[in-house]
Amino acid sequence: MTKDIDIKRLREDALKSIKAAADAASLESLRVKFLGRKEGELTKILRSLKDFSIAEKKKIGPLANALRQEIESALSEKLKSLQAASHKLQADIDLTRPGRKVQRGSLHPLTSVEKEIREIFKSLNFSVVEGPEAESDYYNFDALNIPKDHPARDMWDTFWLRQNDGRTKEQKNKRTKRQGGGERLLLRTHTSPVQVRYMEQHKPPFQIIVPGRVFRYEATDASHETNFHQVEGLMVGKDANLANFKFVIREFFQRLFKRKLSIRLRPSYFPFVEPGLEVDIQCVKCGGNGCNICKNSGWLEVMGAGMVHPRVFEAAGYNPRDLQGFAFGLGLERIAMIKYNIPDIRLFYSGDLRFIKQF
Ligand code: FA5
Repeated sequence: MTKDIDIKRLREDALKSIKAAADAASLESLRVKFLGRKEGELTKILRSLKDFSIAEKKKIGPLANALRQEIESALSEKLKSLQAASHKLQADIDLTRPGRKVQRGSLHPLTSVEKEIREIFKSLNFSVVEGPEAESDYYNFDALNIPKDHPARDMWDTFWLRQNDGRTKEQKNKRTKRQGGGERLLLRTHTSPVQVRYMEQHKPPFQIIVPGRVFRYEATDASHETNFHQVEGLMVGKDANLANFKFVIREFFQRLFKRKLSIRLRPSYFPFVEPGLEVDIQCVKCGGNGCNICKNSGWLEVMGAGMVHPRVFEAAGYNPRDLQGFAFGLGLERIAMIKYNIPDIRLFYSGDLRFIKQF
């Protein structure tokens, strides 16, 4: 009776395991497990038959032998079906078919130009600093000598942020002694606010650049976006002067465009510098003879700049009698457009792969 049950269990176990086997090696170990000459589970039962009574031998013997055959044929059937499946798999793989091309990505042109600009300025001993994109009214305007209600604010129209921090309107607009201009948040219109942020925390002499994203509320066209990038520069010391500025900026453009270039400074107005300048470089395409890129003028307008205004030093807690310095701000998209001859700024943000894949 017990042996009956053993054989029944063994049969279920063996057939189930054979069915589940995934390859020829597992089938072989199942064969050893059940039919192995020394330790095979069925072999052991067969070997113990000699100790049974004649009646038991007559009953169990044929059952065990039949199971042996059943396991053997299940093993060979399973082996055949595994081999057939593997042949089919091999037939399905066409080794002569050309492989699928792996698409390789590349850096966005703005990223690579920004990287290049960082490297050039680092090699000129400038540090790279960053500042917040959501900026306070104070740093974006007041600290840069652009007081509330002054017409100079119209030069930069911006996006104001609504703050839900539980404070009342009066609390939010409360003027602190230092800040003079409230704490409303906006999307910064230029990277210049980082000038005062940095000066508050550091002692001169120093020279920094500040790459970053800026925003303006204005209509878009081929050369204007609402979201673009600038690189600010600031050098402050006892006698940092315009001659230093000219050298640094010419060196920078020559390294960026990999050629000798003249630069031209024209008087301009920004409230946070005095004197203020507009910087032009000799056209990198025609060398100054006149072409479509420079609109036949021979010059390309590339940045605003000037000597830091004494009021900006005062806002940062410096004594303007002890120090001087220059600052500049260039538009990254404009530089990339000149470098790669890109006709429309909107292409940078179009997400069009035909454009991106050219770089
Ligand atoms: C400024 O933003 C000043 N902060 C620059 C500066 C810094 C002057 C330090 C003096 C000292 P401006 O508004 O001109 O200046 O912008 C600087 C550059 O940003 C421009 O020359 C232009 O290349 C780029 N720019 C301005 N508006 C846009 C726009 N809507 N889309 C793309 N680029 C823009």
